[in-house]
Amino acid sequence: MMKKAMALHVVGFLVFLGFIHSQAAASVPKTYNYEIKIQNTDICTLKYVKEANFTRLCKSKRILTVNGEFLVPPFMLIEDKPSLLMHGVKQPRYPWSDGPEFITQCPIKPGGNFSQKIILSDEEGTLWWHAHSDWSRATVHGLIVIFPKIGRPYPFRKPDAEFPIILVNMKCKKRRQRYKTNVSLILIGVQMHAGEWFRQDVEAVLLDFMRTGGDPNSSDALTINGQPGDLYPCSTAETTKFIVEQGKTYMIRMVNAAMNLLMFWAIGDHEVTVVGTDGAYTKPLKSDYVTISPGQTIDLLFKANQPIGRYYIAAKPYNSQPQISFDNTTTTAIIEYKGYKKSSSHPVFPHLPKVNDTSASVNFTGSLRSLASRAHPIDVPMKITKNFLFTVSINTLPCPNNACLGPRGLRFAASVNNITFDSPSISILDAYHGRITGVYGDDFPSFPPLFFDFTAANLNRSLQTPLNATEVKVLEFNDTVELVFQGTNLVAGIDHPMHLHGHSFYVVGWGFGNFNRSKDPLGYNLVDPPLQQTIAVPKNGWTAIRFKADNPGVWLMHCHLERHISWGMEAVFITKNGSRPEEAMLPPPPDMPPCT
Ligand SMILES: *[C@@H]1O[C@H](CO)[C@@H](O)[C@H](O)[C@H]1NC(C)=O
Ligand SMILES: *[C@@H]1O[C@H](CO)[C@@H](O)[C@H](O)[C@H]1NC(C)=O
Ligand SMILES: *[C@@H]1O[C@H](CO)[C@@H](O)[C@H](O)[C@H]1NC(C)=O
Ligand SMILES: *[C@@H]1O[C@H](CO)[C@@H](O)[C@H](O)[C@H]1NC(C)=O
Ligand SMILES: *[C@@H]1O[C@H](CO)[C@@H](O)[C@H](O)[C@H]1NC(C)=O
Ligand SMILES: *[C@@H]1O[C@H](CO)[C@@H](O)[C@H](O)[C@H]1NC(C)=O
Ligand SMILES: *[C@@H]1O[C@H](CO)[C@@H](O)[C@H](O)[C@H]1NC(C)=O
Ligand SMILES: *[C@@H]1O[C@H](CO)[C@@H](O)[C@H](O)[C@H]1NC(C)=O
Ligand SMILES: *[C@@H]1O[C@H](CO)[C@@H](O)[C@H](O)[C@H]1NC(C)=O
Ligand SMILES: *[C@@H]1O[C@H](CO)[C@@H](O)[C@H](O)[C@H]1NC(C)=O
Ligand SMILES: *[C@@H]1O[C@H](CO)[C@@H](O)[C@H](O)[C@H]1NC(C)=O
Ligand SMILES: *[C@@H]1O[C@H](CO)[C@@H](O)[C@H](O)[C@H]1NC(C)=O
Ligand SMILES: [Cu+2]
Repeated sequence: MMKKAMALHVVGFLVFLGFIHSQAAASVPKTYNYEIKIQNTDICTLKYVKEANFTRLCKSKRILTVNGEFLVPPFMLIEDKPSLLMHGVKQPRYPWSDGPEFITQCPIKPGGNFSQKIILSDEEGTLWWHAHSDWSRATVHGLIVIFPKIGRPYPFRKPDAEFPIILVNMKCKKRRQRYKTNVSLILIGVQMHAGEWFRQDVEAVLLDFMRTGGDPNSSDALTINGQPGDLYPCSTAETTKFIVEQGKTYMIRMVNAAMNLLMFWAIGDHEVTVVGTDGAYTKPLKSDYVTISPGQTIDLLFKANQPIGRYYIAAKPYNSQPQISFDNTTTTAIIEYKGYKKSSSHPVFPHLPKVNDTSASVNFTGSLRSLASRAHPIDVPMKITKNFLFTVSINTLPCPNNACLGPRGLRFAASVNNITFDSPSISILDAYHGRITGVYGDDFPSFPPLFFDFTAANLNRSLQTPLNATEVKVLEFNDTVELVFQGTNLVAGIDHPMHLHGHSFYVVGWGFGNFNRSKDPLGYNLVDPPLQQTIAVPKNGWTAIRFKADNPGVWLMHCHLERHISWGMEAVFITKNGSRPEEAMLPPPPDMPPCT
């Protein structure tokens, strides 16, 4: 019997599902019940995860699905109660449902149940949820769309269409009906790369590279709304197609659900206007391509203002590290104008940046700005109480007989401030709440233990071996934190999409090379920095974020490249309770799975 827990992570909040996966009974399709409860709305959705047959790339196999579907209908929410007492925090005071295993909870015992609760505060736009244990998120994920409150407009002209018709399948209650939108035109959230390992078994890929110490196998395909598209075998008949009407404006809600790849994305002959990311609005940003990190969401508008015809949507990886092998295929979908007459010509293909075009990647990401309007103000911490510099590095660990498949027979690892995260066997939240000692230490360093030329070309290999430990960084309630992520060139420099649970943060600056504390802060954007939950730290560069620690609890921070999490690129913050009851963590739910 292999024990397995599944965590469902929602960007900004996290939902957890625990189940036990029995390998012995692998021939019987399995079903796991779970429930997601969304507080502050009348809407709740019951779903179950189960294995189902699935055919892609000329091959059928059994994969984990939600309700037997590979592409899950988005949850549509309108939050029309007042915001909770705290502004700008996520899953406020309630880390209990944030759930990465052994960080905020322990796996659920056979036959046990655990209800997940999402607490909304000020999020608006697109978020998503996904499995957060092993690599199950490859197939178990979906969008969450949060509309403006009733009577409150979008900060841009309302698009003509954006609703998926599959909305009718959802078990939602009456409040949804109050949102009056004509659903006859359908362009749904482009849920990118909803599956990549069609030929290989994704959990086997995980076990394999963790055992060998090498890189994981590349995925087999990338997808848009579950379909690889015309450039893959046995796929053309099912390529995702969107029908649009000339002259109308459409909203695309996009998430990069790929496991290990940042992506470039574009539509042939059409410019797009980005209006939001990670559940917060941005200033309109016109661009002919988009860069999106794993874990990130982007909302954009596009106007069907071209001649009647067919146009490709295409997406492919951005990868800055030539030494790694990766899936460099291109996934496509088709936008077809109403009135299009069948012809033999191919849809218009977009121009996408080169696969290693770092400047295209950072130009896009670095152009995002908060809306920072009266209706959507920002609140950037100006007086900083805690300054941190965290290096994010790829590392190596020794391997018996140098028989591993990492560099020079070693085993790959990854670290934050030279600590590769050692997962405890009871959850840090349980240990913190129950004052259990010996589970974690509170000595996570504020600065790298060693200062060297982090981004130099040939670093001394003796620097490559990290410490292995379970240390947390403790914050006082209301601490205002500036955290600079410093990429290093240890082993091999690469972009790291860093994600913090329980908070959104302002991205106030970034650059290439080493962060310089006397010079770089002078260039910070404190006027309209974007509010994000995942930010790609550029290869051999740095990124500065600011946030207020007003969400008491235990919060994971990690790189959103799955292989880097698997290698230990994680750290944990504990934010202590404040002085008043409403500044304290809420009590655990009665069905919290026990750790022993
Ligand atoms: C799934 O596919 C396998 C092999 O093709 C087949 O034996 C099985 O009956 C299928 N199961 C379902 C539920 O369709
Ligand atoms: C879990 O929930 C299911 C469905 O509601 C119920 O049948 C079962 O008894 C519950 N199990 C436990 C251990 O509470
Ligand atoms: C929605 O669209 C349909 C079909 O185009 C049209 O018949 C209907 O009147 C529209 N409803 C509203 C409320 O605009
Ligand atoms: C990984 O790729 C290798 C080479 O293509 C293949 O032999 C192996 O079976 C793959 N591993 C898994 C788990 O599919
Ligand atoms: C993908 O990578 C392979 C191996 O590096 C290379 O041969 C191929 O040309 C690449 N394909 C594209 C579309 O870049
Ligand atoms: C990108 O790859 C091409 C071809 O492999 C190479 O010539 C070029 O120098 C690379 N660009 C960067 C920025 O690494
Ligand atoms: C990125 O921006 C710089 C400065 O604006 C510009 O020189 C460069 O051409 C841009 N690169 C791409 C790929 O857009
Ligand atoms: C690398 O570091 C080790 C240990 O600090 C030192 O002995 C060695 O001289 C260094 N090598 C180089 C080339 O700097
Ligand atoms: C990380 O810590 C190990 C053990 O103390 C040390 O050997 C190594 O040089 C350190 N590396 C860095 C980059 O600080
Ligand atoms: C870290 O140390 C623990 C405890 O000694 C050990 O169980 C674990 O395997 C180590 N992890 C790595 C990646 O070496
Ligand atoms: C940091 O910037 C200051 C001001 O430009 C400069 O004098 C100093 O040399 C820089 N430090 C490093 C380590 O580059
Ligand atoms: C935290 O900040 C809020 C808003 O500024 C303030 O009302 C509250 O008293 C502060 N709490 C603590 C414990 O500092
Ligand atoms: Cu990373």
